[in-house]
Amino acid sequence: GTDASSAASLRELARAELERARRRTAALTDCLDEAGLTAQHSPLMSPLVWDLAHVANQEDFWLVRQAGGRPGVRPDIDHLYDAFRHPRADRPALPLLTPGQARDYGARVRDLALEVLENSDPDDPGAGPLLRDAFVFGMIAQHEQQHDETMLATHQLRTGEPVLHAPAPPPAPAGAAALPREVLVPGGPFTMGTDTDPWALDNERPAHTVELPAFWLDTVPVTNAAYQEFIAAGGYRDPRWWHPRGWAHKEHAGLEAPQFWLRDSSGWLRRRFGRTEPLPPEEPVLHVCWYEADAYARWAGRRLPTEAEWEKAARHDPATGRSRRHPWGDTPPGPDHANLGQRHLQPAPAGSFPAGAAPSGARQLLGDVWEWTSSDFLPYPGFAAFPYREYSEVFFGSEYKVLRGGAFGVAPVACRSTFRNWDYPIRRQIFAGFRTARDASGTDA
Ligand code: AVJ
Ligand code: FE
Repeated sequence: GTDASSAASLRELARAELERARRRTAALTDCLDEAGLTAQHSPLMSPLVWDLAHVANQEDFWLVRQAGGRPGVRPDIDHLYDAFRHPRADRPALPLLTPGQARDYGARVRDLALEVLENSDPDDPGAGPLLRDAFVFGMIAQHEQQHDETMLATHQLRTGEPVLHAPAPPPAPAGAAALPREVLVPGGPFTMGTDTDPWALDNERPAHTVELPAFWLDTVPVTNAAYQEFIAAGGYRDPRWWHPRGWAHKEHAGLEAPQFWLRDSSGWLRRRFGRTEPLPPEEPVLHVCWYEADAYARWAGRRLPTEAEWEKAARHDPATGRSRRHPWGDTPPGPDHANLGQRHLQPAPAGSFPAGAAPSGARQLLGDVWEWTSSDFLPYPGFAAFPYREYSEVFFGSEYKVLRGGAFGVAPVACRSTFRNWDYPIRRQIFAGFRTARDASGTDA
């Protein structure tokens, strides 16, 4: 139910977001030569040329064939780019398209996809749920941006000279150091998930009421300086702080610090997209797994927030009882709200973006670093897979932990306070940090 002008503007938005995603894909792949695109930089990741053709193939399937009812450009290669057919480690051995062929494929698919978009009516109720509100176009723009973030993680894992460049984020604003350590989120019901956000993905639906007791949440994500204290206090040597499976994993993998940290005589350094630099103390910690986040929280006498707590802190407006799209309200993210869209190649200092604060006063809930929550990735009551089971449904269960908020490399089109990400609790190559929480007792609530 949108009016004609908003239907036309959703079509325009879809075109702009598809084009924005493709410019980013090009920027992440045009900077490497053939060898850099076909190499496997880590067994955890695909060769970049696989992602390049995979985004085109998904667009071929969903926009050209499913939405457009057309024959498709290369249905014959669907199997090569089916993530469930071939694990990442096996992909370099496949007869993949070359970088040049993959770029051409993407361009041919895109021309047809934009024709389908121009001929579609996002407002026609008879058009079906894929085309309504230009959903499937928004879904494919988000899909390409998600793979762009995956490609950014591949860039972080690759060794060699830096090829990505971006200005540093602004320094923390005045007063950032004096922010209260934690904010109180009042108890009571709130609306979790959404029925109305046109491009929300299946796992964000449906909207449902969740009742929570009051809790305290860190005002900002845990910083490198705070995390160093945990290391210096022997946190990695004390099993009391660790989940039993986390301790076993830490011992087996030899973890002693976040991924990409190095120590020399002057202290901690970190490698970031090919540069080695002193660890910035006020930056949110990055590249920790769920087990490290969980251990830090226990050492600090606290715990990770549940997914529902995180979403309430990031959406609920106690003044109106409404859930917002973003912590600051319903307006789209701008540069003063959050560090998103790969404008920078690192998180901004803790306490940045006062204009992006939630009603509770918590900052940086969106952008900067993905935030691990304590929760398993599970469906909301009334969940229905749409449009394909392999986006979310096949991952539901206790194997995956939920991350919220989105990092500096997440595009605004794939970021909102309802958005859900998930990964294995041992994964560290993703751009993940965390903040901690504690129950509020009856007296302080
Ligand atoms: C939502 C980030 C876990 O990359 O595995 C991309 C997104 N799904 N193609 C992933 C996704 C299909 C997904 N995550
Ligand atoms: Fe994909």
